[in-house]
This record gives sequence, structure tokens and C-alpha cells, in this order.
Amino acid sequence: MNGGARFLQVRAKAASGAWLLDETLAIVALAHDAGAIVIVNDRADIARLSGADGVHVGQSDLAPALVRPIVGTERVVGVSTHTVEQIDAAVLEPVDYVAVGPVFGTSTKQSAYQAVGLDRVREAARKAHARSLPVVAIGGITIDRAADVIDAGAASVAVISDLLASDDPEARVRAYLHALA
Ligand code: TZP
Ligand code: MG
Repeated sequence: MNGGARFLQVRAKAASGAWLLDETLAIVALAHDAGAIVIVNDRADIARLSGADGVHVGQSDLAPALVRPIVGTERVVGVSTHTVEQIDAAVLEPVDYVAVGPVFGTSTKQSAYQAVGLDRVREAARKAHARSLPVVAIGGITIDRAADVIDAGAASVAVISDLLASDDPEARVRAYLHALA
């Protein structure tokens, strides 16, 4: 957050519910002090209980139409997509953004989906923008490629590996903001 990130995701696939709630409460407090918002991966229950700003669901999580009543209309709901069919369905769901990826190869997530490339980002952007939804691009994004991803129509890039590649993620976030300014 000191690097200037304003959109954080809490992601802890193997965590227990109790631990995840405690951690998320602490992260939400820090983030809100810094003017950042927090999206909880997978877990609408934790998003609601922690006072987080939203929930992010994937294709095998609870569908947006199911999490929306849990988190309410004031929170953000985002959904991951990979295929054209998933993008077509996602833009009709009660979501606030559509994520697309993995844009490039990544080792962060073991997934059945191959890298989808910038053309898929373009297609997602075209379809999402027709419904006034922003696109978040994810997967394998590095600082050298971030501008191309934004140029393809993404409103934001979501990054894990490249922020942790150096031992100074704060400086790396700042460098992204500078590169994309
Ligand atoms: N889906 C595909 S990659 C990823 C998710 C959630 C995590 C981020 O990828 P990276 O390559 O570590 O930035
Ligand atoms: Mg998920």
C-alpha cells in the first residue's frame, strides 16, 4: 500500500476460515487507512464479515448471482474469465468488473487454461465496455508488458509474481504506477 496500490486482493486458498477472517480484518484496516480497497478472493462470507470492499469469484466458485445477495449492492463483485464463452456469460452477470487471463504464462496458478494473450484481452474489453464494465487483466503480467495490456483495453493489471520478483514490492508497485501513468 505504501507503493500506491489502491486495489488489493486477499488470496489464501488453503487458509482456514477463522484465520482468513482475522487476516482480512487486519488488511482491511490497513488498506482503508491508506485509501485502498480490498477484494477477497473466492469468499463472499469473509468479504462481508471483514468489511472488505468486494469479492472475486472464479468459474468454479459461487456464481456472481449467488454472491451478490451475500455481499450486497454496495460491494464490488468481480469474476474471472478465460474463454470467449465465459466472457459472453460474465458480462450478463451482476458484476462490477470482468477479469481475463492468464494473459501470459504464469506459475502462480495451476490451471487448465493456457495463456489467452492480448487478443483475448481486446475481446473482453470490447464486450465488457459495451456493458460499461471494466476489464482487469491477470496472469504473467510484468512491468515490461503492462502497457501493452492496458493498450489492449484493460483498465487495470493484477499482478503477483512480478511484484515479488524483487525484494522490494513497494518500489515495484510504484514503478508500475509510474510506467502506466
Ligand atoms: N489467475 C491466473 S494467474 C493468477 C490468477 C489468479 C495470479 C497472478 O498471476 P502472476 O503471474 O503471479 O502475476
Ligand atoms: Mg476462485
